[in-house]
Amino acid sequence: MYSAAAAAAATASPPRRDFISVSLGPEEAVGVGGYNNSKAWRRRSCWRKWKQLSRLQRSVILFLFAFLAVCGVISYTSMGEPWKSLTNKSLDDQKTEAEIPGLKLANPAVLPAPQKADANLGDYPELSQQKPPKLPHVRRGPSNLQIKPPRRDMRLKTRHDTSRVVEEPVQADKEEKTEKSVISWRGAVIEPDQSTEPPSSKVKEPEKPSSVEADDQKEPVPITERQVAVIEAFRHAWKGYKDFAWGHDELKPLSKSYSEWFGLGLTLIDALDTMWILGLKEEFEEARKWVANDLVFDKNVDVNLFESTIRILGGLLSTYHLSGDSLFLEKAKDIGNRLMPAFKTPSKIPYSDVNIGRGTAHPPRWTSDSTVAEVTSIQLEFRELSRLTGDEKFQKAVDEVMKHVHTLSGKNDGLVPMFINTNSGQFTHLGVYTLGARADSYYEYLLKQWIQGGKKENELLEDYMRAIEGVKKHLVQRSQPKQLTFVGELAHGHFSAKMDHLVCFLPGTLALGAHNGLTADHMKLAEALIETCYQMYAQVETGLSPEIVHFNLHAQKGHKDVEIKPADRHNLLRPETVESLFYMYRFTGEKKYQDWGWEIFQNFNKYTRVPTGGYTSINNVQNPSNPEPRDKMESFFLGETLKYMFLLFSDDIDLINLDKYVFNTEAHPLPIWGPA
Ligand code: DMJ
Repeated sequence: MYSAAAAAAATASPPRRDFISVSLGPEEAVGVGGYNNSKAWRRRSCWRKWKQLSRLQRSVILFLFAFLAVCGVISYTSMGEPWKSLTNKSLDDQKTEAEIPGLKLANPAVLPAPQKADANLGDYPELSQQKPPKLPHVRRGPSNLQIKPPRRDMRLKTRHDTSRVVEEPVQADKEEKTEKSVISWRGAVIEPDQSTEPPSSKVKEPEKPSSVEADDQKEPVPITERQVAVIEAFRHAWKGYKDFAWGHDELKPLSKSYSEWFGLGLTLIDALDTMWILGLKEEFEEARKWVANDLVFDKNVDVNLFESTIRILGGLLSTYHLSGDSLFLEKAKDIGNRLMPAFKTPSKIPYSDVNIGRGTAHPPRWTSDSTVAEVTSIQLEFRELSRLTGDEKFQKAVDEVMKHVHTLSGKNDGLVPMFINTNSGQFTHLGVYTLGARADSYYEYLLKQWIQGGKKENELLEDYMRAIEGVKKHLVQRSQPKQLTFVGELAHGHFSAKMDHLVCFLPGTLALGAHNGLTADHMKLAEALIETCYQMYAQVETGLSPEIVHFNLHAQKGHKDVEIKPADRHNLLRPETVESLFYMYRFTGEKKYQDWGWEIFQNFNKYTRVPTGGYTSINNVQNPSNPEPRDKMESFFLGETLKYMFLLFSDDIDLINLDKYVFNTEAHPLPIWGPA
């Protein structure tokens, strides 16, 4: 049977076919005679029909199929989600109703209820606490040279992320925080880290080293040229120590010999974690062998509690964390136990000296006083030792000191005197206040213990905040002619414009506090003070700072801001300014801090480097043609100064990440306590 259209098509001229016809042959008509419904027959018949169509007809049909297929896919994806959520929702509703019969949720909660800020911070209504960001763990060290590359993009991203978090809090949080918080220098607000255990309950289970827990998948990247220069300087210093002072406390690079203080290989132990961080595998392995075979604490020798805690105990603990090598923990336990007799005093304020072989302790010969900075700057190390060993006694002893000092009278707006009596437990020599020698690290450790313990020990924070207010009120002044902000001293009501180089730890500590959410004006003060510390180098003939400076309070023609007395013009290769430059660079990214550090580094090389190996302290920073070498390389030059230089010249925030580690006062990084 032919359709009319087919007939018309047959008679019409063949090339033009702008219509569709369907032609059915008699044998193809359904239900007519010889009906064959087999699959093969149907396939053949369809194929024949398809072949009979014109090319245009086939194209149109194919196009229609394709169009329908695309529409199908699009509508499936756009309908899928609503369908899914509808399905889930109805399932959830069913579940709720099934589990809690009779309960029908009219308005399910969308936001969690706002949390109250910590009530104990009531004295500081401007403070609430901040939960530190969760950061990836890093594993590094000489074995695989996990020195990270400059990662400016990453650092900037981190900063950006932090500020964004602050700028866009959920509404509920926003309302709550207006009451209790101040905006920090970056706009951060402090919140409690709920996951961190309080120190008292931390000392239950022995802990693993942080490096063992670490898992870092990030690409290792090359170090900077300035870092390479620091490695070269370290190797040069190490060569001198190895050649002339191996296993002894300090190198005397000019006389090519050594000096002994405790007879415990002080420089070697102080330098262990620096070698790890700098990636000096060979040197590290050699030093490790010495620790394993030759470091013996069972010696009839008097050591200073503070110095051996920050250099030896701190150095061993930090090396244990970085390397994961239990040798260092064993040695740390040994020295920690041997130092404990120092706490057996009537007041529990420790004596300054301990005989680590005999287990006896005593104050200095001329007094029963201890130095305030010394008894309050051993806490990070002993607390960590408790956490690692599960033995509470270390932490208990040092926490008691802090609690006692917290309650003492004799402070001046949070500023402490320099001495404390081991019998009475009272401050002595009242009325003199300094951020320099004998008091300095008291302030540093208030903040750092608070950070170490997860920002929960409010007494520490209170004392720190009060003290910084005291510094601002009594000790901060400006010099002439350059208006440099400096921290002087107060003696019985009289201000002295004297500032120790030691005080230059303060800008770094203030910046660390601001990074952890404290107020913006701490960061402002840090910025002003680090400029001053830099000027203490830049205004001097050798470009190196003296031990002490006096600032001019009144402009005098031809006088600089900084005056130096003949007795104070030595330089001991101290780290404090470089330490603060490191913090400032980490937290601001301002290149000038690296450049200032580079100047200082070059001047150390110019005036203190001894050609046969090692670096030396000098007697006269004002005489470039003869700086008068003193023939001594302090252990902190390797433990601190070069380590902070190396970190300062790095753009990698994960090279000892400051949200994971806190440096002790001898630059040994210890982990910030994580969740239990
Ligand atoms: C180091 O032993 C420590 O940094 C301590 O806190 C102060 N003195 C020296 C460095 O100057």
